[in-house]
Amino acid sequence: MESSTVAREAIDLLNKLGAAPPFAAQGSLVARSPIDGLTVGHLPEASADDVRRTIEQAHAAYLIWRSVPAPRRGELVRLLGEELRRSKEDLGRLVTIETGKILSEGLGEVQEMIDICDFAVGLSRQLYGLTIATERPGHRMMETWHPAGVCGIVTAFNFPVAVWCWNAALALVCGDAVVWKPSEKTPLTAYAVQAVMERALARFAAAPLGLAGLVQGGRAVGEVLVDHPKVAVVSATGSTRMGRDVGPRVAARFGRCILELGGNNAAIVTPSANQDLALRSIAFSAMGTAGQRCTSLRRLFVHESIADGFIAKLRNVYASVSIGDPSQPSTLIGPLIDAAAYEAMEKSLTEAQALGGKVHGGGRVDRALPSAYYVTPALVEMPGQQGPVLRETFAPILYVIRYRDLTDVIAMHNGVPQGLASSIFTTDIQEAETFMSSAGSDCGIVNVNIGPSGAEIGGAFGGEKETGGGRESGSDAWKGYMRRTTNTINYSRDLPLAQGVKFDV
Ligand code: UN1
Repeated sequence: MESSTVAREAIDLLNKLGAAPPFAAQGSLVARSPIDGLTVGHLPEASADDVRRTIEQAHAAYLIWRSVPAPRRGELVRLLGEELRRSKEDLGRLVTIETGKILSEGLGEVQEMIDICDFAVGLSRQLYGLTIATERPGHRMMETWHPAGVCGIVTAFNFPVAVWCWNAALALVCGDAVVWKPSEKTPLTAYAVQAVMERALARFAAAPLGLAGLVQGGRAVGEVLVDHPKVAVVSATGSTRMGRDVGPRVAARFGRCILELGGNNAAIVTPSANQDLALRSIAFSAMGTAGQRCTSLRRLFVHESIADGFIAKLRNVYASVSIGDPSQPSTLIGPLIDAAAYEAMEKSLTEAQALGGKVHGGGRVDRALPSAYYVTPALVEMPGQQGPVLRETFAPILYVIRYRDLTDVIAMHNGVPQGLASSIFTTDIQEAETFMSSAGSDCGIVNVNIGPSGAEIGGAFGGEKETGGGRESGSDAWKGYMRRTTNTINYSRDLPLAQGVKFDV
């Protein structure tokens, strides 16, 4: 094991968090930090048998857990929230080390876990069904929500802990067991979260064994989880390419999927916008997390009447951000996750240039760390929406396009395959309402005067088209983790049939 300063801090934090990853020199899973690009340690991957065993155990746990009253299940999630509050600082730092996001965002991610735990505890007393008017006398009709089974959770590197918690906190109060396959790029935070979860489980009298399983590894591990008939719900976050593989596989066995895939999020800056506010929102959404959120701002449409001045101001904001070690409080932009992310960024910028794009920024910042990829965020003035503008490049590239007419720009806004998050900056109520209307943005998240990223947990999170259609987190996303039964009860002595059908024997 190499022992860079960063690696030593990671090991220290893991110890403090009570997590003991099974480091092994021969392990094929490499834990590293994008801060210095160096290896923290090697870890073994779960075998297909390990995954199957974990699923079987989770299923056995579900058979017990489903009959535990929901408010009591909420108590487990309350304890998880309590343990997370205790671990926030250490876990937040570890998120920063493993993903390269700035410390404030690392801590924010743990706060997002705590928030969803609080939400789920309340939810545990509110898994409401409807009472429905029936057409038959002496009858009553209602719906009841029951646990669905084992929920497989597949998460991405960029939100290595919060997205697990969005799913796990809801699934657990809903009476499901969970099995988690984290990104192979972030195994350490997964071990840390598992240790926190184990502490909550240990404090909860009589939690069934195997209720919250963890399987680490790459694609092969994910495939066993996705294909297993005892995994009732697969909630997968990642690229559209991953979703194209997962969706049909789960559908083939009639399982249920919650897909949260790529975004290509845009904002429109109209003539009436508060420009200072827009600039700050755009800076956070486009450059924050080094452009590696699924909600990151990637396309910006600026009205032609204000474009010259606004773009000049935006370039100044871009020139002012500090890029570097994400654990330093003054840093706003940390490194990209790895070399592949950097290459994808370069490729998109080269393509944009070939299509007439004017590229400002981009390229590596020299930090004398050959395996760490710090880049200057890029602003690209594009003549139109084409080539790389149509796809999600997980890097800080913001394509800027001028527009004249609101109807046209909404069409262009919607003219990409993805549909996650969107915003309009305007003080004109007609523009704002039009953008939020059925003829407006076709995304799952539609904002006014805030950027597309940084959603809070209370709303349903997810998007349309190639974003996958799933909803996680707040509102009624919990329904995705349960099965619905419709109950009709006859309390009369007669047997009237629906639709007036007669069948007298
Ligand atoms: C993700 O990037 O997968 O809205 C999740 C946001 C965060 C979650 C992002 N609350 O940007």
